[in-house]
Amino acid sequence: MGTALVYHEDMTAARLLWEDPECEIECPQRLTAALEGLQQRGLEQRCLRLVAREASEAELGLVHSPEYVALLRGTQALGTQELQALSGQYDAVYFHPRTFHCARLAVGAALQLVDAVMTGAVRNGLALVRPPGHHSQRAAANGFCVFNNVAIAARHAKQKHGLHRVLIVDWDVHHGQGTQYIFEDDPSVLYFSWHRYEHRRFWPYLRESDADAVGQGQGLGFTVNLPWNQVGMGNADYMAAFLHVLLPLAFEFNPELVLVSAGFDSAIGDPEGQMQATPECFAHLTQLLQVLADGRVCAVLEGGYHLESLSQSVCMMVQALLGDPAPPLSGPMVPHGSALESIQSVRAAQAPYWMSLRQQGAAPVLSPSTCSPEGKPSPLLPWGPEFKAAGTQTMAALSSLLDKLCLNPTPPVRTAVALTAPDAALVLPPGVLCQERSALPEEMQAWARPHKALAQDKALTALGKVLYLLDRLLDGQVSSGIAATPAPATAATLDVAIRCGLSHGAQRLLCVAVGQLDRPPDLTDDGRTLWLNIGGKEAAAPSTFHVCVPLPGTTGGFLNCVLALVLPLAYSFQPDLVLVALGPTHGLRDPQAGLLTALLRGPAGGRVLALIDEESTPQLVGVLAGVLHGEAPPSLGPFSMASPEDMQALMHLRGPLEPQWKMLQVAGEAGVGVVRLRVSA
Ligand code: Q9C
Ligand code: ZN
Repeated sequence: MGTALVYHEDMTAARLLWEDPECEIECPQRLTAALEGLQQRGLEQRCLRLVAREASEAELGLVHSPEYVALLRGTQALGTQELQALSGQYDAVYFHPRTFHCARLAVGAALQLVDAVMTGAVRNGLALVRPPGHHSQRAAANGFCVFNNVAIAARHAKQKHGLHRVLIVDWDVHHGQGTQYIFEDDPSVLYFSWHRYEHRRFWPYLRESDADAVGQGQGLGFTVNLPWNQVGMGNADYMAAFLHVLLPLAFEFNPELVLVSAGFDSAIGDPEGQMQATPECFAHLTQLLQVLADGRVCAVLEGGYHLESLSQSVCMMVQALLGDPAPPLSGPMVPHGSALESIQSVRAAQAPYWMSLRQQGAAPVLSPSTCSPEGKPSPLLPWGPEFKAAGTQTMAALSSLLDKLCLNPTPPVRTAVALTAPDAALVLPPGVLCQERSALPEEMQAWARPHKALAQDKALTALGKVLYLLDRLLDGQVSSGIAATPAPATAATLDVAIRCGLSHGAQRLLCVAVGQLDRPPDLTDDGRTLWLNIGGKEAAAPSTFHVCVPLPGTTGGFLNCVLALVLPLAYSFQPDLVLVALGPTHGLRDPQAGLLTALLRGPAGGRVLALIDEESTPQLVGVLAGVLHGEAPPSLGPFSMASPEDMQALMHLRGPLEPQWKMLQVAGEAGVGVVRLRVSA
């Protein structure tokens, strides 16, 4: 299942014919820069290329009034002066004789993409279009937008493909007020937008862009606005917004299709957005969305006005759509105070409508000892202050990042599987390598010596494969792997894998152990390993680097655990290798194991080694191989509330960990104060 890229050269035809500093940034080079970037990196060639068609007037009528469509049809015959006069009737809009044609191609491209995904021709895709769409309204052009490409695509998906729930994720830096108006009373379309707001001092200066605009009538709770009240938001802020706001709601909504209003003016370097998120952040955001709706993600270009930043960000998104691992996020993973205030206010505004938000609960009260200096990266983290740069320094940072990404090429083998006795019923996705090689016998013996459990031949053979895989992971030959081991040897194998990983070049290693697996006794809190046990024994002495949580009994509880604990810890720690070990009686259902593993590809650039019991079913092996290869995990099934006990356990854990692992935070300083008052009253 591939990735579609929908485009038509004619969409470069419309351009500004008069002087207008506000509109000149929406130029044809935006499309050519993005396309050239994709070609240069060999990404375009890996996609199914589709030539955009024009939308019919009936299709435009799914959202727009007949009078408005007729007005636009008429612009084809107007002279420059008439075009300029008509443009003046709208806010931040210009018309060109080719605008009607381009805008119909933009809508048509979005519809073709939806059709390709919904018929199963491809898994996902991107429509590279202009003019953009999300400011466009039923009878008005606005903010460079003529027809609302994504809104029409959502209606089309419902009408032509019988869908009942469509999620629209608008990560453009401007508020897609057009899309909001179109769906504000419609519970079948969940609209999420973050946007530069600055307490209403930023365009389009609307009261209804704030967090307390939540939809109307039947649509209450299906409009979700996350206003950024300061510029400079970066990777940590965007990831926190997804983990703590969008994803809990999205899993509860359970969309059948995800449409992305993919504007890249929210990326570093953009003159409109003034934000700091680096291009690889868009690969991570895309990966997070791919665990929804069976991976059916249709992205449609909106804004993005810094040509180099736009092009890099588009490449990152397409790479993620193709299933490649995302490069690790750069910079300190510490959300800004202002971002946390915004996140808290949208969670508060939406809590009446979403179980998942009520359940995650208020921010725990911090004890005085936890008041560490705000925003100071912990000494573990190798980054200096250069990432706080702005202006030309920003661009220097951007190009140095690009260099780093080029030095981190995608490994030749994406997924390797090493089993002790491969099952005939096992079906691996095409391209997954069956690994039969083993570490050298002397090397194995040396590592295995301290462990009785590794004395048997079978356990030793399995260990040899694990060590071989680990080496290939660390030397960049293989991106991710799965290795099976006999149950009695799991803990010992894990211990060896951790020590071997650390001595062979991993700086920080995250180990997520599920089930009854004790932390290896020699592991210390030196900051090089983070041990996270789910569903094992309670830790005698939990610490910053030793976290134990009970296995939640419901889907809601499991999602809370993953979104509000595991991923925030993992992204805060910034490991360069993740070990996922499913111990004996781990208790995860296949879709849960798949989701956990899929999401753990994010924090370490896709370097994941999954250790499983040799008795695991071929179904589980197939699911894990699929997700490590970039496929969507199977659905968790219907959402069910977390139990009060699971909630309690999570709340108690998160409190003491928040000062060290800042991605756990869901509220700003002021919010913590409010809770404190309420508790003491
Ligand atoms: N400096 C899109 O990104 N001008 N439209 C705002 C504030 C209008 C943006 C002026 C920006 C429209 C699709
Ligand atoms: Zn924009």
